[in-house]
Amino acid sequence: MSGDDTLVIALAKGRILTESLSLLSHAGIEPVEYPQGSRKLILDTALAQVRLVIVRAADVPTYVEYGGADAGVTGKDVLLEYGGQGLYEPLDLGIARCRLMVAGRPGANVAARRARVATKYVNITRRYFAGQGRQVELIKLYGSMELAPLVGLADFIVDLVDTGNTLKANGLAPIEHIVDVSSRLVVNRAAMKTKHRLIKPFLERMRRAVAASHRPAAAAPNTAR
Ligand code: PRT
Ligand code: MG
Repeated sequence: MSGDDTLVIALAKGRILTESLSLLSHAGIEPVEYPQGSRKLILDTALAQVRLVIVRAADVPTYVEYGGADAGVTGKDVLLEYGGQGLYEPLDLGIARCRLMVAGRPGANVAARRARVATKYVNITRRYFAGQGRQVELIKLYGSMELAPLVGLADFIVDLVDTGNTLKANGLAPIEHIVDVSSRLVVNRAAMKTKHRLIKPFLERMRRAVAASHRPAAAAPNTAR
């Protein structure tokens, strides 16, 4: 769908969509219609050469690697789990920050025996424990990982932690920190060359939007006269 004269950007629907749209807007890219109020999967923007596609977070790397989109926004967790060589990752957007952690009942000892670890991040988890020479049994889940230790399905989970409230509400505690996570901009390797004319200014504007969003908000104008 993406001719040489258009830039297609894949955005993850769900919790990072609003912040992604806000950064894009600061970079001068405004959808004509907002995805939150629409069922459309392809959105035109005010720029004739830029279109947005809205996909599952875990599908963003696939769209970008295979050229269904030229660029995309998704979590570092998703990118690490996906692996692959087909993507450039030129920019940390600094949004949706959290940590990927091993968690379990407070005081549980991961090293005690061949523990069972439930997660949707099986690749990251396998690499993490293998890198430490520890043997674990992996159990793949698609969500609600926190339930697994409560019903005896697993000894530990590997999941994202932000405030820690979800773990706490389920009587669990963070045990080991695996990696810090934030959302990243990824770009298709071939498009980086063939669409350089479109991608270079897009990257530059996104860089500036990210830098501006990290600066403290400007002081409110003084209206008292
Ligand atoms: O939910 P769905 O299956 O549709 O897709 P998804 O889970 O891939 O997408 P979505 O919309 O849930 O977005 C997930 C992306 O948001 C992740 O890939 C991360 O990059 C980012 N992100 C940032 C988070 C969190 N913070 C986060 N806290 N994703 C999930 N959580 C969950 C976590 O899994 C746990 O259940 O929030 C809970 C913990 O939060 P605290 O604050 O209680 O610690
Ligand atoms: Mg989710």
